[in-house]
Amino acid sequence: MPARLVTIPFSHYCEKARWALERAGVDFVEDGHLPIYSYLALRRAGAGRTVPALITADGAVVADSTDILRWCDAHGRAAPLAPADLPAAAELEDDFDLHLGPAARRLGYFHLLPSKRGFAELLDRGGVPGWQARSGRLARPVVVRLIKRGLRIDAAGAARSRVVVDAAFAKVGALLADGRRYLCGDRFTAADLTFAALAAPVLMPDAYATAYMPSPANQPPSFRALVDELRATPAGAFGLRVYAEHR
Ligand SMILES: N[C@@H](CCC(=O)N[C@@H](CS)C(=O)NCC(=O)O)C(=O)O
Repeated sequence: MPARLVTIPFSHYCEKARWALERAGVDFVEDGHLPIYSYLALRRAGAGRTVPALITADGAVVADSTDILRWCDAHGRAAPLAPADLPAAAELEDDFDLHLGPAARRLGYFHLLPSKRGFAELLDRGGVPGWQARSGRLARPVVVRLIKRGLRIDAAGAARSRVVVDAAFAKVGALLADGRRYLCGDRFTAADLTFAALAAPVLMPDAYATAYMPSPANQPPSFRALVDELRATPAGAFGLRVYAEHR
């Protein structure tokens, strides 16, 4: 039996785990849910409150994206993402998980949630049970309100998150300034994968955007301007290159 990855398909932490599992050649199926509905699937699986959660072929529950990457290192077929001789890879991963991830998510939601058509597109992308997509469409105002309240999505929060995203991008830019190919040197590690995946909601790399995000027509100009500005930074260009070459 293949492993099962419980997700919110468009969640960037889920993208991080999915990327690592695919890269490691792990046989798995994705069990996607909309936000809030995901709690039921997580509870049934005996996981925590957040996605992603991996249920391995032998029934073990790995309930955090970083732990899923470590599991891939231990069980997969690819070079390790967090090699023992490069502790900086895991340190940077933790930093991005803690700061960049929530900030990029808040910025993405802040700009994209108001679009009714964009919301409908998210649901139409599939990957979640049909009944969830149908009821999500009907209950849109409630779902949007719950997401906004749960994640404190408002203009002040978005402004604070922009500062956090800029700080993460500056840190990545500073690391790359000596000409190194990857954040920890010449090897692709968890730091690179995590930065690219968690920045995806504000960088919109093709592989992520076309599969999970509303189309550009349903992205407000303010959001396009943000994406263009971030893409033009050294860190933004790096995130897009990592996607193009490794995803
Ligand atoms: N530290 C966790 C964070 C994952 C996370 O924040 N997941 C969000 C989706 S992007 C979630 O499940 N949110 C639901 C909730 O917090 O109630 C990880 O790396 O797996």
